[in-house]
This record gives sequence, C-alpha cells and structure tokens, in this order.
Amino acid sequence: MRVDIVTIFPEFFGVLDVSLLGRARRDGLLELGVHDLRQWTHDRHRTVDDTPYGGGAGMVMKPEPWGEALDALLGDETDALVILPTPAGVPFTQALARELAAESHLLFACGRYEGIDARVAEHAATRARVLEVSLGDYVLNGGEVAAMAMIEAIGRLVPGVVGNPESLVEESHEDGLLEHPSYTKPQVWRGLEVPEVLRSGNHAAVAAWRREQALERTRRVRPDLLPDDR
Ligand code: 6GU
Repeated sequence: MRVDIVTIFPEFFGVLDVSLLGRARRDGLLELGVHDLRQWTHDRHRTVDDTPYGGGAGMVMKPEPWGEALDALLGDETDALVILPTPAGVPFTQALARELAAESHLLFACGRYEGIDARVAEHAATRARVLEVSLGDYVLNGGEVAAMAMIEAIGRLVPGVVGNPESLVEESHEDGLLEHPSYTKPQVWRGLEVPEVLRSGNHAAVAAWRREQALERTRRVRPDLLPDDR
C-alpha cells in the first residue's frame, strides 16, 4: 500500500519510523511519503492560509497549494482515495479501517486552522474518490494526529504488517465487543490472583469466560455497541 501525507508539519510524522509501521516500511509493505504543503506555495512567505469569506474567527487554508499538491501526487492515477481528516467527517471505525486497508493508495490531506477551502474537496472528487473522516466527537488542532491514528489502525491491517495475523482476530471491536481482560505470569501478584478458569486448561470454559467478560465490559462502558437483545 502507498500512503501519502500532505501537511504543514511533516515533523509530526517522524514517529512512523518506529515500531511496527517502521518495520513495515523497511520491509516494503508500506510505502509512505510525507510532503510539506509549503513546497507548493510560490510567495516569499510561503502562505497557506487566508481570512474566511463571510467573516468569522480563524483562518482557512487556501486552495491553490492543495490543488498543486494533488496534481503532483495523483497525476493521472484513478485508483487513489483522498482522505480529509476533519471533525465534520464520517466516523472512523474498525470496519472502515478494514475497508481502507484494502486500498492501494491513500492520500491524507491534513488541514489546520478552520479547515481547507471547500473547493479543494469538490475538485479532488472530480479526479479521485474523496472521504472526509473524523476520529470522534472532539476537536483537534489539525488533521495530523488524526491521520497518524488512522494510518496506524489501517497499516496494522495490511497483510504482513502484524507478524501473527491471529492476534488481529480477537481484538476489541473486531466482533463488535470490547476485549476481555488479559493476564500473564506471575500467578499471584501483590495479592491479586489470575482467574482460576484461565489456568484450568479447559479451552471451552476459557472461551465462555472471555465472552462473558467481553459482554459484561461492553454492557458497562459501551452499551451503545450492543443490540437490544444481548
Ligand atoms: Cl479527523 N480532525 C480534527 N481536526 N479534529 C478531530 C478529528 C479530525 N477527529 C476528531 N477530532
């Protein structure tokens, strides 16, 4: 998979060199390009924003540098998906991460200030698919941290990135429930014991206990995830 990121803060994305995604890049599973939006400005001050039509507080990102960035990074390619991180987008979920992990080319356009001139998305939609995506119902200063979270969630679902694909199956949200609690050695730690059933060797009992724990936790902290009959 190829992932391009356009931002005025390319240094935010240095952390993508480390850990799982860093190795995936070195292994050639993920091809990542981080691009400074200001390279597509032409004035002395490398201006990327201006005041909003209609008035109001804050600044809006100018369309021209974004237009040139998309020209340069999309060329005449037709199978890219342009993702605009914005609190006004559709919710980012594990199901959406799975869909995006099957794409061949994602381009994250990270806006700052009060967003990007709306004509950029409108124009991009004439040459690529465009998706405005939100991480959740709160406001970040820009799309960078949101893009990073999405790239991590998507990247680990690209085949080969996570060494043992079985570890992806039993995670929170994969079956619509939150994950059961996990334990390792020692058997007793600071007076706290690992639940007996997990040491029983009874695989059916372990599976039933984990399912009940997952259901209980989901009912308690995320009842909105459950259909009424669970
Ligand atoms: Cl995707 N962007 C910004 N700026 N804020 C957010 C968000 C995205 N998702 C939640 N808050």
